[in-house]
Amino acid sequence: MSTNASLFERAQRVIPGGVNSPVRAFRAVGGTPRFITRAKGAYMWDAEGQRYIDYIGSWGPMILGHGHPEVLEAVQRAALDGFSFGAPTEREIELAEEILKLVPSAEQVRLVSSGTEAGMSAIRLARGFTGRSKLIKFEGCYHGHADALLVKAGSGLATFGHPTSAGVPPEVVQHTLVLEYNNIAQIEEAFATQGQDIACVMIEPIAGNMNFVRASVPFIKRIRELCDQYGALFVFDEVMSGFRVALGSAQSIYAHALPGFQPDISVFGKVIGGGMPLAAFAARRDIMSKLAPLGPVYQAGTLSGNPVATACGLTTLKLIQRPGFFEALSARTHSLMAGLTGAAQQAGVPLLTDCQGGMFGFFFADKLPQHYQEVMAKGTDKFNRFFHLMLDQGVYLAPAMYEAGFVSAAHTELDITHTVTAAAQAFRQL
Ligand code: HOZ
Repeated sequence: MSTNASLFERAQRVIPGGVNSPVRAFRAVGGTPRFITRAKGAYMWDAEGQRYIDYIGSWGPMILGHGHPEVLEAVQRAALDGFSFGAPTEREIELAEEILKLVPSAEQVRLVSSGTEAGMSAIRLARGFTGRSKLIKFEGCYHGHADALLVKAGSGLATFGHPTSAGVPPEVVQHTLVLEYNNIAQIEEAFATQGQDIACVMIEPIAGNMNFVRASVPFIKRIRELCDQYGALFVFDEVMSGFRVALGSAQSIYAHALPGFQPDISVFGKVIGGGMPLAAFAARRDIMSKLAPLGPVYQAGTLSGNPVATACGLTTLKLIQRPGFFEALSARTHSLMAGLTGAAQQAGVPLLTDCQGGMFGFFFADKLPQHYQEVMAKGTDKFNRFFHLMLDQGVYLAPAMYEAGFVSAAHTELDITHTVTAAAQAFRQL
């Protein structure tokens, strides 16, 4: 029988680092990545037959749990009709209609294959629409691995960022300004000095790539005002939060706090594909009409709107609209957070949690971080030990402190109880 270790060794011979996406290599936490053979409901099994309660859910898409029978049936039916046509299908229209029904800020949507592609295209669209080059992003927000977005902050507010990856020429990021998340004064200053050149502000409204950090309501409000004042577009990257934190995505939560609030462009992925490679960007008609073939902003893809992926995404989107779905999902996530908090308190371990819908985060800290530097200041030792103590007890958390966690509709109260019991044991050993 293959072991995780033997597979990892074999994988490293033919795949850089043994993985097709870096965080899967367990470098942040150390140890051997688990090679997954199958998954069902809330569980995954590795090559050694060990079962795990899965709190990654493919990094967000598996909101229904793995292998939901209705999704499986839709995918099987679609596959029998053909894997890919490179020509339009009716199901693409259905999925577009379904997305737009749930996202009032958007009138049209374009389907693509990955969150990276959607984010990159959204920026090109914002630049094409405004005729401007500069973009603002926030430290700790991840919008995929497009060149212009692999940037860290420059030495001062007025300076543009530096590439965070080799292979990205500095000229490519010279138009990207990286600011501090939740810092209103900084973005005000950026607009005051460069507002006429800014095409868009891009944000993860609930950031899931620095654990789980919310943008404050006043921060979102101020960005909206500044974008309106200077004619820039506000881009909500909801690849993680979309249809995951609420049926109407994070924007519906901010619209609740700020009546009438809407972003200009929204970026989706993960849940809208239900586990298949599918993502999207969506906006008002006047913005979307700049896209080829209607307008001058080019974007295309052989697998865009793939018939099997759209079957998976469409069925997933329909199922999460069942009455009570999000209430039940939120209740389960809250129950997990309450259990973890209680267990940590009993063990005298400082722990704070936050969650929304089926997405959560936790920090070994007394105060929830508001931005990337505060997240970084937490240190990873405790998390890394906790991660392995949980893994050894069959609970699979994201293998890095900087990632959010996900609960699915398939997680039962028994799974939560088991997780909390495992955590109580782990906290005592920290
Ligand atoms: N982009 C994901 C981390 N936030 C990793 C995706 C993966 O490794 O599957």
